[in-house]
Amino acid sequence: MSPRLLSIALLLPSAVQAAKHDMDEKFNPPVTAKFIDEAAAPEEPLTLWYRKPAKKWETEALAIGNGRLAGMVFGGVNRERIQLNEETVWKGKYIDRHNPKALEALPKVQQLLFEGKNKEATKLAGKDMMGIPHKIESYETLADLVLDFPDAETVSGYRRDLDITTGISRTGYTVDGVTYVREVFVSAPDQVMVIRLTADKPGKLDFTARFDRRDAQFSEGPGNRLIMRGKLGIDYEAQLLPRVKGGTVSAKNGEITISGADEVTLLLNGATSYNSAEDVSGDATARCEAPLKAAWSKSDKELRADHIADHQSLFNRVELDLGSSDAVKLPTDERLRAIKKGAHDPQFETLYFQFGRYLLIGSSRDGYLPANLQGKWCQNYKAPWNSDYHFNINFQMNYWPAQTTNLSECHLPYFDYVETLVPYGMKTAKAHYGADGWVLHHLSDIFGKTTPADGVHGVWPMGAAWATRGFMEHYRFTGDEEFLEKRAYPIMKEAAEFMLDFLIVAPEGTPAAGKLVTNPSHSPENSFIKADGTESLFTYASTMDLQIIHGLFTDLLETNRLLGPDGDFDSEFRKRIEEAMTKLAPMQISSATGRLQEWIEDYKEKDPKHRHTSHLYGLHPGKQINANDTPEFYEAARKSLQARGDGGKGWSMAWKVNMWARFKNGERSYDLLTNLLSKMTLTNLFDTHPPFQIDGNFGGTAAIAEMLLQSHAGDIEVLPALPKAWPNGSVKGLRARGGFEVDVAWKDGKLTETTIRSLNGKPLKLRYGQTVVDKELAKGESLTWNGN
Ligand code: FUC
Repeated sequence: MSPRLLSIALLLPSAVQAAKHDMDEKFNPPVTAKFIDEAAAPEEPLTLWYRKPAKKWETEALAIGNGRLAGMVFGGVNRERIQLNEETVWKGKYIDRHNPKALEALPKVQQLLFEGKNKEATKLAGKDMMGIPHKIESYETLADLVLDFPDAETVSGYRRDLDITTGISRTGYTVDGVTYVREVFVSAPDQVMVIRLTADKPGKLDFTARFDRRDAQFSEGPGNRLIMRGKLGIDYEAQLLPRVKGGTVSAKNGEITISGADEVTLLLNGATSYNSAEDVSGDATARCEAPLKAAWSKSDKELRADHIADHQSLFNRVELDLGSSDAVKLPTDERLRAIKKGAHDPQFETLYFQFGRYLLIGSSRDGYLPANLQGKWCQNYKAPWNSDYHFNINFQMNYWPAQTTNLSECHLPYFDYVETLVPYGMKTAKAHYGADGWVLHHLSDIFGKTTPADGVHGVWPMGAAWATRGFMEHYRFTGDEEFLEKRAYPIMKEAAEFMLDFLIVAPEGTPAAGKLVTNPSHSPENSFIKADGTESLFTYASTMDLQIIHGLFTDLLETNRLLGPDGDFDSEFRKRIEEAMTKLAPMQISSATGRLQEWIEDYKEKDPKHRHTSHLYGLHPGKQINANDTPEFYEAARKSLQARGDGGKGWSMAWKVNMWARFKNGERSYDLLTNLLSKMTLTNLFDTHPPFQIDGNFGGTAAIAEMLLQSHAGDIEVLPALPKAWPNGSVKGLRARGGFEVDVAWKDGKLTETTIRSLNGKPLKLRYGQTVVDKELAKGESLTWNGN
């Protein structure tokens, strides 16, 4: 053993300690030159790259993932840290959290709110309507993989990168005349992480490898593999299997030692015993081992090629060109610093757009769980907001780019997961509201939580109604009628059943007297000031509730027509929806400000710049508010958006870009996008709330698509919100509702050519500015048009 390795072995406890923190200088000696000579380097517009190893997980480490297994690569020289995640490593278990007092409290809370006794209502709801316990546990890290190399005094030619076209992260540098390269990827077809280490001279690879995690047991197994096991409620396991060419390998005391090797491949997997919300009896060991065994029988070359082919089958569907930048040859962190100082770097904007698609491919794959608040990337034992699923914007925003940017398959985990919540949501509907159907409040986990959480803002029974909207969108983009009938309609219907029971007629003397309203209600997560100067979060009939319900009912009626064109499909239910629609309280415009009212009365916002723009749901993601059908509300919504300002958290800026795009305001959209990039984007391109939260990435990617193509308003509009900053460009492969794939090219700010391919033969109405063409396209047929 080399002296360096010996000292690591002797000092293991403190080394373990150090690995718990972000990497420091000790493990990352200063570097003196670049790995690749930039002048000679080919342009890699879709690569993130850096001249220094990452120190901080949140801002610098690079994300890789296959939708289930994920890694954050630091690229250290003396010590490499790859922080690992497996999507089911989640503390907690199924708990029946129903509050026996909730049902009795409901009419009292409703009465108090109708009487304007908001304080009393809030107090009672907080006391008797919350889930018991109301807090959930956290999604958490699987472990760190720590590789320790001999101390290098001087390092030259350092570079680490992430090529998002291949999903491979690479670290390279030269020490004592030997150039080392490490490649890391997580394969979806083979369900393993592959770490390949090479040196350009034989016998030069010396290192140790171990897992680091609290409360786990470490051991060794066949083939010099490392095994890590532990329990959290679920059993979790990770295994690392070395494949070594030349030199020696041994495994002892929870550590693999490799000496004098020519090439090393480490195959890694993690798994748990999680089967479903109430069943955690799976065999974590078998799940961990099977993919490793299968991967072992493939060569490195095959593993790599199969991974790239799989990744590119999704990634390559969309090509975007927003113009070129001189800065494209610079490291990503330098480019971002320049953008913060006002540099215009359209290729960075393209990179950001494609990075959002990359993250969705890496965190949401068919057969697995959907992307949570951090996708699947989480280094904590107790994550911010538990890295959970939030339904009052965040979860849904994660999936905004799924259809438009041609990643329909990545949308599937959304539906599988939401469907698992339905039986729990039905129990909650009965227990807390005495209602049929299913309800979901503002957050959930992987253990079937559907009751109110966190605080009184958790008493927000709108999550199911909003979440089911994604089902309808999936149908709109794909035209999958079986999905519409078997999955979308039933789940929307059950969400509507809840609403039909929950909606209540507002009594005489209230502004919405005689109308159907939600109660209790709030506008996530904003408070208001009443005429008497008191503050409240709680009210009845927040505008967002009315829009969500209007959207759900409209989607159901549309589906009902599609499934039964003769009016004979589920007609009793349809009549109930139609009747409720006529009685639903309407949106209102403030006579004082001309804005869309956020609440049932024209209250002042406590925080006029509040990050949520909930009352504009009907504008985006909904479509109730649009220039054609509801021009007055459209103008009022514009004033509301204007008043909210250009600030906010990462996700709220991303939402605003989408909203300004719906106003076809390319300049304002672009300003907000610039804010998102320059203020809320970290050097590894993660969005920050702060801290890191992935919804802003997804919302930002969706927004760029929304600026270039819209299809919510009954036609397909190309270049609806093109900013001056992108005078020339093109996009290929975006998707539009109705089932179309769209390419667009433009020059000097004007459309030059668009090609629309029909995927399922639906009639096409295509718009550019004021010019519209109507065309019947057969399935597979395409139309090319120059906008005249
Ligand atoms: C919502 C937002 C917060 C945060 C949290 C995860 O509640 O209001 O800003 O994004 O979700």
